[in-house]
Amino acid sequence: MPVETTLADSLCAHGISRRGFLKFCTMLASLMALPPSAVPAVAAALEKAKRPSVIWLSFQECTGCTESLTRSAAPTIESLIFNVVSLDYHHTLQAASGEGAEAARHQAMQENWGKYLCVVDGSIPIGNPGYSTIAGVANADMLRETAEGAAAVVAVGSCAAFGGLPYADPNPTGAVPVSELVTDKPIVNVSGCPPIPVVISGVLAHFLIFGGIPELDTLGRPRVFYGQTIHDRCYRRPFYDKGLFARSFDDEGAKRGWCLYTLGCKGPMTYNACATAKWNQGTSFPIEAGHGCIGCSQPNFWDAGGFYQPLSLPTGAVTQTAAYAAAAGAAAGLAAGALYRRHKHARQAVHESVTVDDLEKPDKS
Ligand code: FSX
Repeated sequence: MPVETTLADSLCAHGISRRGFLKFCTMLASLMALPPSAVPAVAAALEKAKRPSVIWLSFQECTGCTESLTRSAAPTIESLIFNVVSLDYHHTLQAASGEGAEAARHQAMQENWGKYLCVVDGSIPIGNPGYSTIAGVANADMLRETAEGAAAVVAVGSCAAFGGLPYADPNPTGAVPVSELVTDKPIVNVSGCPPIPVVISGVLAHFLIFGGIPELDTLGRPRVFYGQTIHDRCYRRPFYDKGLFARSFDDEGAKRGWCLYTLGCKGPMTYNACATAKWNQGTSFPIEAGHGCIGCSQPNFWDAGGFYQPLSLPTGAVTQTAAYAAAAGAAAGLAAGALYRRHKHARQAVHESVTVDDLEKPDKS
């Protein structure tokens, strides 16, 4: 299908208000670290943008990535982008099936050759071509064929970006990420298991606004969304800085909302926007719900495991029990804060593996 409709036309057709659209543009500008003064330019570019054709391929995955995007209590403003792209092929969302669906994919490719986006979720099994096929075509062949005419490939979810769960030891299907099979196209990795919906739509919006892919980090992820760790932006960070840690999920520290570092939180080594973009229309994220980050947007997070083991003990850290903190009060917090500042540089550079027992040892520094 030729894609000539502009985003503005489509917005009108979907009954999106000007106010709702500007709100979305403001959020996108903020996520892309653009100043508020850039919002009118973002809005103008989005309104004039032609609807890009998107061909979405799903391979070895749990469908969590699509669920993340579509499962919401009400139509969300971030779904706007998906209402206005021409989603010409998506196994889960399309009405067509069988030969009709495959014909639609080929037609969209021919009519938008060199301009469409190929979005992929799931890893690709190469151990045996028969492990996963669609319409009799092995996943690896369908990916190569579809990527050939794409302007860029977006690997949605940690499975497509890094291999994810299917890639974990012993990797029985020989699963590989998109980047091992597609080597001649720009690839954007939108990792996370699942990835944050607004980050997916943010990447598509960037393509609409700027006509290309965003600046990427060394793992191929957009810097605007993956430029900082969860720890950097976590609302529990002040407790970490004061050495106030929960020791179990139901102790006094947990009830007071203290840092979950000692319960295995992987926030310090995990790059993603969960602490700022959050989930369910900005409602919350795992750490806010009381569970540490498991590092799902990092490569090999399943094999790394240790979800409930402390990642490391920051050098020179002071840790306190709830009882001690209650007794010592603000003075102890201030002392820990001073110690934290003294060791801040070393803490950022060194994280040594420790056990919970180590955390109970008195600080010697
Ligand atoms: Fe993987 Fe996505 Fe985790 Fe699931 O499509 S990133 S298993 S949320 O579904 O690929």
